[in-house]
Amino acid sequence: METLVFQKPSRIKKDCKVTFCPGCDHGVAIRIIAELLDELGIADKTIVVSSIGCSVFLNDYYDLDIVEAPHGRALAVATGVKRAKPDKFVFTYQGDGDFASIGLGESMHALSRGEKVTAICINNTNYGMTGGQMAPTTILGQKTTTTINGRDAEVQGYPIKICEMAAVCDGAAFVARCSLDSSKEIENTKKMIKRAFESQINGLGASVVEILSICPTNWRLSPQESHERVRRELYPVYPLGIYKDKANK
Ligand SMILES: Cc1ncc(C[n+]2csc(CCOP(=O)(O)OP(=O)(O)O)c2C)c(N)n1
Repeated sequence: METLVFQKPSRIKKDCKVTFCPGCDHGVAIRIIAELLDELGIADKTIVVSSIGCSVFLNDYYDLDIVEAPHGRALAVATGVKRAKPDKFVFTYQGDGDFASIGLGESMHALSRGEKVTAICINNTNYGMTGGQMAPTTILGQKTTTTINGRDAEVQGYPIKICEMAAVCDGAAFVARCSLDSSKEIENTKKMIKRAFESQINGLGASVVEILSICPTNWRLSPQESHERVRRELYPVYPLGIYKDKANK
């Protein structure tokens, strides 16, 4: 008799080669999101808005309705989709550069308007797809291809803190930061995304989950070293936790 030891979430149907860099956290993120869509029974009414950056690969893996937004416009496109189809479940899947650099205006306005959409922001502290340039989230001292001596506050300014910034928007109902650096944190990230999704389902407003993620290729570290760096260097700058939760005031 055969024993079932592993089953793919039903919505990651496409049997294709994964093209993320080896060790990248994106694979884990898209896996737990797919599991949640199944568990909450909302996959059939979901429309995903992916953006430009590594999130662009999403439609290679998900058998879902996906709209690809221009770089930085994920939350603007998600606004249009949700307003045109209010019965749909709409979330974005975007990078930190997309959310907080070119898309900063779109993000803040969508959150302030209280659009009933969820933003999943994968924060790898650089522009991953284009070769590891400095992003607004690059921490002080971090070496990137455009800050070869490390980010210097005098020259490049200070990092932007996505959750702290999102939480001040009155229309934001749920805002949390989490990480994928251990199985415990992966479990917690899944819980945070679930709460963000429920916030949308309950019509409370916009929700944001920032996920601290690794970029082994551009950080020039192994996946294990990268996760250690998340704990050692990113946690102090970007503390994990729930920054806003209108459901449990
Ligand atoms: C309007 C526009 N500007 C710039 C680019 C070039 N570009 C593509 S991806 C990217 C950065 C992506 O960084 P991020 O959003 O953090 O996502 P990651 O690749 O790290 O996942 C840039 C600048 C573009 N495609 N379109």
